[in-house]
Amino acid sequence: MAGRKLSRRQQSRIRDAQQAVDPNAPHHHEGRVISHRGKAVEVEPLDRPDDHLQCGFKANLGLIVCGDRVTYRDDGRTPLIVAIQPRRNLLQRRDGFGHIKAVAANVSQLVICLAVRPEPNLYLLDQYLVSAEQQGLQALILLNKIDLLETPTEDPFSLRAIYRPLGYPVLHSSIGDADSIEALKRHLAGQVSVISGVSGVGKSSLTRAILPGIDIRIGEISEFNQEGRHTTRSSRLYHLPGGGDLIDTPGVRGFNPVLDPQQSLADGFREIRDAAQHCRFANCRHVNEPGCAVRAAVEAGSIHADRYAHYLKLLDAA
Ligand SMILES: Nc1nc2c(ncn2[C@@H]2O[C@H](COP(=O)(O)OP(=O)(O)OP(=O)(O)O)[C@@H](O)[C@H]2O)c(=O)[nH]1
Ligand SMILES: [Mg+2]
Ligand SMILES: [Zn+2]
Repeated sequence: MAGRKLSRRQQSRIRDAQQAVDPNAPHHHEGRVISHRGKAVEVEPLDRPDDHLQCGFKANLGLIVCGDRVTYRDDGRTPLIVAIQPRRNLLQRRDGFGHIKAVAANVSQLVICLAVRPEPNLYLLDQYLVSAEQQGLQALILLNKIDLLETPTEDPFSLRAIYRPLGYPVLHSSIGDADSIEALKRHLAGQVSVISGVSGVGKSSLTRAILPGIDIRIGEISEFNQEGRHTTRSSRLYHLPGGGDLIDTPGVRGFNPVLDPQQSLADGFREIRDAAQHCRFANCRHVNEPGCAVRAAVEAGSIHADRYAHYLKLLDAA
């Protein structure tokens, strides 16, 4: 139910409905949501992973997201999802209209896919990283289409210089370069990863390069503005042969993270969080307070000015 705020009463009704379901009741089974598009939810039974079921769902369940663990009833009619199990995490963003969109649930790693073309937007990257930090996910920065660089350089767009010192891995890839695909596979092994980024960066192409057997649509890039055409319409989970899963998602126009009100925005920026321990005031927002260790670090050059600018921009938007 993206974009609609549920009242307390609705929330408690959803909770009651979920608690009322006993997964051991006759005809009740557990499964995992592989994809959800409109009213169609595809569920993989936990005990029969090769058997994908098209399920309906009870109306009062709230969001159903790719990666969700669910209880469904299968008594000979169309299988029906009756409960969603508690989530380990839920990655959400706001679209251009401010509506909340769920991206994926129960994941361990966010792969932020950028490309040489369309060119990376580092504000978007920082928004993704804030989401990853707040949801407790590992983050992997992936720069795809490295073959399109006119002059091959060690660190295009300075991604490695800015992000590696913060502890984020930065990989380069090209779907035609088998070594880079192997390196990506190593980073995905054993993880439940979700790959996200703007349209046309090559998320589905990379997914197919990793899993050559799958049927997946690849789009074109517009010659006119170098943007993708929003080819992938809904998220889908794929199993990796060596263990782990990869969720391919539709291209975003922006990734406005849905911030956790219990956490401070500074916690989404690793280096700001660290420096903030030395601010004079515990509730320092790092804008213009006296004795701010974050601003001192920006002035000294140990915090990158762009990262700080993105922090201020997000603070302003919150
Ligand atoms: N040169 C080059 N082109 C690539 C590479 N990876 C993908 N492409 C091309 O980029 C275009 C878009 O690829 P997709 O995989 O559909 O991109 P996507 O990120 O899934 O796009 P959406 O589903 O719209 O979000 C296609 O024409 C691909 O062939 C790469 O490594 N190098
Ligand atoms: Mg795609
Ligand atoms: Zn401060």
